[in-house]
Amino acid sequence: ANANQVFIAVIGAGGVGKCFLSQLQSLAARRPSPKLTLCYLATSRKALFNDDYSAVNMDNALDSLSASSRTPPPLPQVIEYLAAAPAKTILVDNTSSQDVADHYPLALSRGVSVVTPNKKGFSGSYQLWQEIFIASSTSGAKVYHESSVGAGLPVISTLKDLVDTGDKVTKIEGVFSGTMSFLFNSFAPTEGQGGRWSDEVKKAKSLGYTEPDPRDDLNGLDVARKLTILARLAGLPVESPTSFPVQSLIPSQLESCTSGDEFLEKLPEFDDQMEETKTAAEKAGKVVRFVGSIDVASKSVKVGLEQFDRSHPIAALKGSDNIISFYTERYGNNPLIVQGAGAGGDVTAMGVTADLLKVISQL
Ligand code: NHO
Repeated sequence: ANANQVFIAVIGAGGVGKCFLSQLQSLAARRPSPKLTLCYLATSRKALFNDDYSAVNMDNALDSLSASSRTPPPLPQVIEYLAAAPAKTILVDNTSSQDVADHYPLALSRGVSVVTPNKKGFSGSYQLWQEIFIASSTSGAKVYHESSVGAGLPVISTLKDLVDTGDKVTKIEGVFSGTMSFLFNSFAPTEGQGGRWSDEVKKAKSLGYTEPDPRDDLNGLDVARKLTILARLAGLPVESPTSFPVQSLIPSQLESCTSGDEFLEKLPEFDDQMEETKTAAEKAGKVVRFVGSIDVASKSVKVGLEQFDRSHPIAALKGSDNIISFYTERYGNNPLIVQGAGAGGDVTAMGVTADLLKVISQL
């Protein structure tokens, strides 16, 4: 195997994938060694790769992909292709696919490292979580998923450092969704009136903050997935993101919508419900925010709406910022706080690119 070269396979070229490809291109230009070679690029419909592992040109990869007539081979075949490459390989999963995530154990066991912002592998069944980390520790292939919580913010690395250095995490709480943060900061600002709920939801989608289907943010599942990941890293064997209380902001009448677009179209009819929630908080002199918390001692995890004083750091967030407070034995009553942009293509891709660098430094 060529020690001075690393092959990179990228699955998914949407909002995050496109930003990642541009960061990879600039990284490859700045770092001559090891040579970073793009050997595979695919979306759900198309694939671009050469059977002899010759490089896919990064400069026009997206154009070449749309011009490609190859369809993606089944994942086990892609993994065999990568495992047989003449240098170390890293699989970058920029999809939100459960199917791709289900194949991490196979990839890792074949020596292919994985970096991803996809939450599915780490927040689905506890069994998949275990299989992923057993495969990684057995084969030595690495797995990093910093952007699965808080986009590029150092949330997972911080929690791992706390745990690995022997601190005891007692509680984690905060705003874990860029979409929810943006929605409530603009719908129920600490000063001024705020916009209509359904308008703000559409804005969040067009800004690239939401999941591909915005209902995955509004039903609380995106936050539940992030809390599942953090709880597991803190040592709680949470079974799944549906095994604790999660409040959904989807009006029950819209639960049956067949597409995200149909949902967005009908949402304005239900603006009154959110308006009531906002007014109730205002009457108490507060604002409403969508938060999550993990209490390690009582093993309780929960996600939903809560009211906060206007001066509370959670109420005072801006834009799509996340805030995550780690309460630990060492930090006592003054938690370690991580805060900043928690959604968007470039900041999410940054976490992926930083993970890629961590893997490269260990190959
Ligand atoms: P897109 O734009 O839908 O792109 C998905 C791509 O994957 C498409 O090219 C599609 O063809 C491809 N694809 C899907 N299934 C495939 C399959 N089976 N095989 C091959 N290709 C397949 O999705 P995004 O927005 O680019 O997101 C990509 C991943 O990043 C998702 O897993 C998402 O959860 C994750 N992610 C995104 C963000 C963000 O800001 N957009 C964040 C974190 C992780 O921190 C961010 C966050 O949590 C956002 C959240 N909505 C929030 O906090 O509000």
